[in-house]
Amino acid sequence: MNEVWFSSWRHVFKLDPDREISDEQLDAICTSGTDAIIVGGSSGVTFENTVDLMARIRRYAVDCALEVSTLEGAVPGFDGYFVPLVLNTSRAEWITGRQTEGLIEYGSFVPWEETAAQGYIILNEEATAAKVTGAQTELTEAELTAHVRMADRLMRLPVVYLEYSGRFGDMQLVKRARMTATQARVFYGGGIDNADKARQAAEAAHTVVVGNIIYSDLEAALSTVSAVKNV
Ligand code: 1GP
Repeated sequence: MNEVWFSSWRHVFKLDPDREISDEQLDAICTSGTDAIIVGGSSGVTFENTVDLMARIRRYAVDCALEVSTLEGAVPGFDGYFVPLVLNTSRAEWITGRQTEGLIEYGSFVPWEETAAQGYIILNEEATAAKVTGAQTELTEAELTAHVRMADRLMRLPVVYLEYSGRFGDMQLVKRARMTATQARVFYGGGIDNADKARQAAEAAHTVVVGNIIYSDLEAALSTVSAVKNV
């Protein structure tokens, strides 16, 4: 696997700029022992709320990356940048369309060494990202494998992101994706709301992303860090 700035990440918290988090809660997240914080969301992301959250996370030593999903939300100053390309949609604007528009505008300012494309495969039809992008979420194992090979071998993307946001996914499929990938890191995110699910996800994927539960049950969110690290 390529050595890149996120190669060692096993556990990541994802924070949504459009959601409230208190200083105490943010302190607990940033000092939890997680490997990194990814800032990103599927709706309501603006320059202002992204800068604001970045500045608050910046008080801590933890790595902090931005998932750039809108032009408005592209903010300088993060340690790293992810650019999602949705692989299981037929709508070209979500595969390379918007990303190209972003490059027309900001292409000369991109810190390429710290920027990585993510091949997103969205697998929960209820997720906002699936609805927004028109993702075809019902995939057989053969179809998933083809998407992973497309990302990993043909496109040489450094990350394959299996996104179940809001629902815990099929760990057999996730494991299959990880076994298929040869150079990409397989990220898994979706529905992790306790230590046991975090452990299962860590057994299946290279990197485990924990999001929503931060906002509803902080203690449960924090318990996922050691669960992943102990696998
Ligand atoms: C969302 O994959 C992340 O983009 C995490 O999902 O919010 O369901 O934990 P949850």
